[in-house]
Amino acid sequence: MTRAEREQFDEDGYLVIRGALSPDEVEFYRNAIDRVHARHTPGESLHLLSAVRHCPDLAGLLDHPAVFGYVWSMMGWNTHVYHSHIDVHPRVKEEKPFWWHWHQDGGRQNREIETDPRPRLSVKLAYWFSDVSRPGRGNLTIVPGSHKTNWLPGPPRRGVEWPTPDGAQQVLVEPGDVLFFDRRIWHARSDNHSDVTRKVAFFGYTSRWIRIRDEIEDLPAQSWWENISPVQRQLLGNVGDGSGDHAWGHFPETTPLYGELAARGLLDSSIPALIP
Ligand SMILES: O=C(O)CCC(=O)C(=O)O
Repeated sequence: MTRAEREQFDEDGYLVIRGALSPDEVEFYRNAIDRVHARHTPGESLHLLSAVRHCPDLAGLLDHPAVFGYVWSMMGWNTHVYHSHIDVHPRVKEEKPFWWHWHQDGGRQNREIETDPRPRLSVKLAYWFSDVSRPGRGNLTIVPGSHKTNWLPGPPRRGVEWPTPDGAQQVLVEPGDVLFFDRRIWHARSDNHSDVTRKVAFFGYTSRWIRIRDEIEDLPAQSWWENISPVQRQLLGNVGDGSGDHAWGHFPETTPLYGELAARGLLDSSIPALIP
């Protein structure tokens, strides 16, 4: 990540990486998502947690070379994927009752941490496989620059009608583009009013000393497990002896991402998260 990108991310809370995936990659991953969709909720919307567990073909997105540098530049080498999901949304069939979807990621982190602003703690990649280059196609909606604001004026309950927050923007992206965002940026899914079914995969990265929300327990027993790389296994929560001590980062030499960054001379000691 360049200094300019870091400054922009710090200022806006997100970056868009255009054309991160090639057309062939888009087709490969979109087909994989289509198969999962057909198996789970054909014709209906899908919001499926634990992306790689349900769709091992997506493992290459865990550390895709076009965008993974943004993740480790922010999170350092002691990181893993704590939360991931596959989302497929066809055109909404009928107007649903109002629901205030706006949130920051991290659940209770936003209640139980007392600082203002709260710390970043995690970042997320959103890989787009459908054309949402126009509004109204189920675009992710964000308030740029809102990641250092702990509280957004909103309704007393999520079901109470309330205006869209000031400054909200639909993210306009094409298949193969990736959105990299700070978990604290205020964001919400929007409804798809088009005939273009919305397809996207999200991967959230946090420090290994924060517990994984995805289901990971049985992954090492899966037939595909041996085919993925040590870094991908680390990102799926399996590294070292599995102890809390290892997760605290006490053993960089047996943490694959550390080894890889060290071998490539990428451990920039001016970034605290990259220092062993
Ligand atoms: O599906 C979306 O656009 C919203 C996703 C979201 O809210 C999230 O990643 O936390």
